[in-house]
Amino acid sequence: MTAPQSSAPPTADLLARLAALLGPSGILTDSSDIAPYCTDWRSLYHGRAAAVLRPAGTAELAQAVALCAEAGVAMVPQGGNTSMVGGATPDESGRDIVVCLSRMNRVRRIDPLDHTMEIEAGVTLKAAQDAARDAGLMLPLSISSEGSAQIGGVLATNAGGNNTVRYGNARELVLGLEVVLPDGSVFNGLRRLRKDNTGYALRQLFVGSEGTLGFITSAILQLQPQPRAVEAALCAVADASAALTLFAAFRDQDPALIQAFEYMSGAGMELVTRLVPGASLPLAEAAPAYVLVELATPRRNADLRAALEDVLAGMFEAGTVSDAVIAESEGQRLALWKLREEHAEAQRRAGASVKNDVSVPVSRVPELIDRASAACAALIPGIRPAPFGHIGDGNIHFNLVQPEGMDPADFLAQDHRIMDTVAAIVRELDGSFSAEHGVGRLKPYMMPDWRGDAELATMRRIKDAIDPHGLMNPATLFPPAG
Ligand code: 2HG
Ligand code: ZN
Repeated sequence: MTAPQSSAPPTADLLARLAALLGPSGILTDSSDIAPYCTDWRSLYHGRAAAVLRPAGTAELAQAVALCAEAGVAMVPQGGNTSMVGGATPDESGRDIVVCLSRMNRVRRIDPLDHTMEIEAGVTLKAAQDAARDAGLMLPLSISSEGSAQIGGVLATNAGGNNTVRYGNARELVLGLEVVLPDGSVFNGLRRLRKDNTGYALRQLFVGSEGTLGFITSAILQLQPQPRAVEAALCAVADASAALTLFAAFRDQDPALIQAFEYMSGAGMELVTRLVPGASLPLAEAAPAYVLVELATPRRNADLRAALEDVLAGMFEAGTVSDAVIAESEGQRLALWKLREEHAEAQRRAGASVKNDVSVPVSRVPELIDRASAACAALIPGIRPAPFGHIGDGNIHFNLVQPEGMDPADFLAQDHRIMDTVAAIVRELDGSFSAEHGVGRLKPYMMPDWRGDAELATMRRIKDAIDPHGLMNPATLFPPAG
């Protein structure tokens, strides 16, 4: 059993000791300063916190955690606050302390020969990518929120994103990790070894644990060579089936060239081009669906453009692709990516939406989209399915925007009905109810049904062993015990 969530509210004495330890820039206690840390990006959760800690380094954090642990106070780690499932938002009790590592934002070193980067948790993913690029290398992890998302959160949630199809999820990039454990001790696993079979790979336990086992403070990440050529194209297709035919054609040509393969429904694209300033469709006509494909290679003298055009020509001839535009400059490539990356923002502007970050075997994506669209339309007339996402990984954001004119609160009141309807179909297709966004506060209720007794009990035993008093991110991942 998970330890009961019986955390204590912080006393004035504890807050004073934390303030003495962290200094004035290391602690916020004023309610207006704390407020931004208490609401998630989607505005689904409005929690309260007794304080926000902003430690300057691992030793400081470790001491602060030891003080909180001794006092039985719960802690909620927060990075860039970009969670889609409320995974970094404190609950409404006002007893939790939010801990934000944004001051720990140094890229400590990049080793060109090892192809590794040692980096602190508070560096944004974008800044990490830039540092790798400046060193002539590439950090091959890219997500829509990379300008705000921080490395600590990216690793704690095992982020996936646009390049998973080629390089894997965050987990695959982590060689070493430093973690402050719930009692304030420090697990120093900052090793940059490709081979290290010395017992349990503990670092992988923390990756994807959603802050329930400790604070990831720094990491050694595996880098890749920087591509010498990149080509991107936006293709108009009839549906997800055609998108997969196109995917198979690129894979058949050379799977090692595919850096991203993203699907967008016509409905999703329509929202982006209508609601996001500066986003416009570079094709003559709107289509039922689109693919954004990106090829990249570090090889010298590779004719990547010819490779792209070769597949597209075959697909035009076969009628799989009805129109396409190839980026002629870096500016145009970024403009194509804007159409994809602004999907979340466009849906936010369109009103309330219910997000289903699901995965199924790649071959079953078309059936997922067809069946889930029909089921949701039957559930709520006027609901607007706007699926998009990482079709090359079988990961679709099967998002549904509220019917025009409906009160957003009325729509959100039905979120479990909608999520359960989609999840039932996902399950029949051998998929997962959360592909890359995690469980957070939104989906713990699904865990017992989806994770067998033995699996969930094992997770709980691990949690209890590392965090026996249930102080780490208590509202996240696990359904309430009992
Ligand atoms: C993306 O792929 C993100 O853009 C956000 O994972 C997806 O809004 C979403 O559901
Ligand atoms: Zn995504």
